[in-house]
Amino acid sequence: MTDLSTRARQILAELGAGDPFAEDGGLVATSPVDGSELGRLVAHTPAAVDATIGGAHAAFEEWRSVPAPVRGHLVRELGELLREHKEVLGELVSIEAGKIRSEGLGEVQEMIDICEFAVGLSRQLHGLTIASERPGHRMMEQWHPLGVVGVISAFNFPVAVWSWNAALALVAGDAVVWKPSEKTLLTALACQALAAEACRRVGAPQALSQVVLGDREVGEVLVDDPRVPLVSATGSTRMGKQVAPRVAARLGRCLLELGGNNAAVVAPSADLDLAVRGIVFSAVGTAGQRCTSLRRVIVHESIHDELVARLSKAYGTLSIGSPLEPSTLVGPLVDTPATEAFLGAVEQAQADGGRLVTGGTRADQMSGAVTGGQYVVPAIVDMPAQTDVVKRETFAPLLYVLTYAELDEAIALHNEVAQGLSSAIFTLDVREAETFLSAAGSDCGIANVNIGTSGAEIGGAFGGEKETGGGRESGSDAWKAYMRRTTNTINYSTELPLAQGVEFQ
Ligand code: UN1
Repeated sequence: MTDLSTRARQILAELGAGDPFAEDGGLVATSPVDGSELGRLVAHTPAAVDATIGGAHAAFEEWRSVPAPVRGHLVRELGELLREHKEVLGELVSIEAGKIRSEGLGEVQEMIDICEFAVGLSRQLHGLTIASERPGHRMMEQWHPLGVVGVISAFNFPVAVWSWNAALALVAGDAVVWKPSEKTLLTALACQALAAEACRRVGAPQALSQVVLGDREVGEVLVDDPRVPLVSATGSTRMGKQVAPRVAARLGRCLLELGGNNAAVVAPSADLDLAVRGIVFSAVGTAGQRCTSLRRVIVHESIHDELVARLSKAYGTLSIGSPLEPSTLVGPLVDTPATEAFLGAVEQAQADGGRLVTGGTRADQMSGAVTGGQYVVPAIVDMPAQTDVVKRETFAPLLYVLTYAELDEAIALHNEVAQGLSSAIFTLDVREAETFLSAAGSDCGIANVNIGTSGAEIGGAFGGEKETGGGRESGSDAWKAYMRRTTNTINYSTELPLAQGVEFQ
């Protein structure tokens, strides 16, 4: 057993997940740090998933009648447990997803933040009171719990995405059945152990929060089951295009958070110090494996050379290596196909006339790579045009640079891709900033000024348009997706007037 495997087991035990491993299990938990096996687990059978959904549905029927502020106690408890165990859960995220320590901890902080948000929300799930056109009548709306929420999550935010969904769903009065990525099974079991403990502490039904492990087949049971009124799926656009029609076929609801191809416009007035820092964090942080990662820079031609030179210099100082080393900024890619996609895209971009400015290769041991892990040198490619490869999302630290002369042209290039998640403009010119944020500006769900595309706070609604899927998670009024609205008309008069002046007697 490797040190990482031993450490992962210790953490699971500490978080109350016991020893979930089975020698002959068909699912293999692996660490991107060195490609080593952490342990084997048994997948759920479709019948077991079906039974899990049944249990969750029964728990929902109980939970929906618990007052929302009391439901908040459960999420408050979950937040407390996360706060208590932030350090080790963050470490497990680093071991299993390959994030640097600071980002592993940041991800757990994001969970704590959404729990706090959801606890406050548990007293604010309000509907409107609406003026009725009829005398002696009142109209109002109520938000009621929806049912079992199926959560499908990706490897890159193995714990936070679940928490965005679970924290809101639980205060909304729903139950959650979670199918995590096959690449991040252990972090899911750790979260599940904490959720189960939170349920125990407040006396909530244990089946409110559950995890099912397995491949696509397991996900499909969730997707097809009419007892799951909402499927919240985070991952590739390809996955979303498979999930959405199946859920639609049974007239269920989907909340999709899919691929991004996020860009930053850098205008002539930009504070370049700020722009360089914002760009480097967004493009290279999490080794380019965030759905919000910056993939395209659209820079004004007058400052192109200076920006590229400064970015190239900053890239030259990046420390690549084990995400568990405190000095590392760039950890590994998740697996071999990710490296192949990175190298393939770098090659294609050059074949399209791009000039490789820096990086674009596997990292060798000299640069800190750990044997067995997929470490690459973050790349910048100067592109003559927005070719097909630029329009694709490559989940790796690969940044394309394009130039523009007029802002209209920059916005057109910006919006020309199929995805619509996050965007940014670096400018000190208020006209440019407001144009970018306007209806005729960025077509993304997230549009920022003078900060990068990644690293959103939980207080805002998170998600995007077009092939990003249209869903919104996390803050603002995203909670509404987890509830059903009823419109109520109450007659407190002795008459029965009909709306629209209809006479019927
Ligand atoms: C994701 O990559 O799926 O805005 C989510 C961010 C994070 C969430 C990313 N708060 O980068």
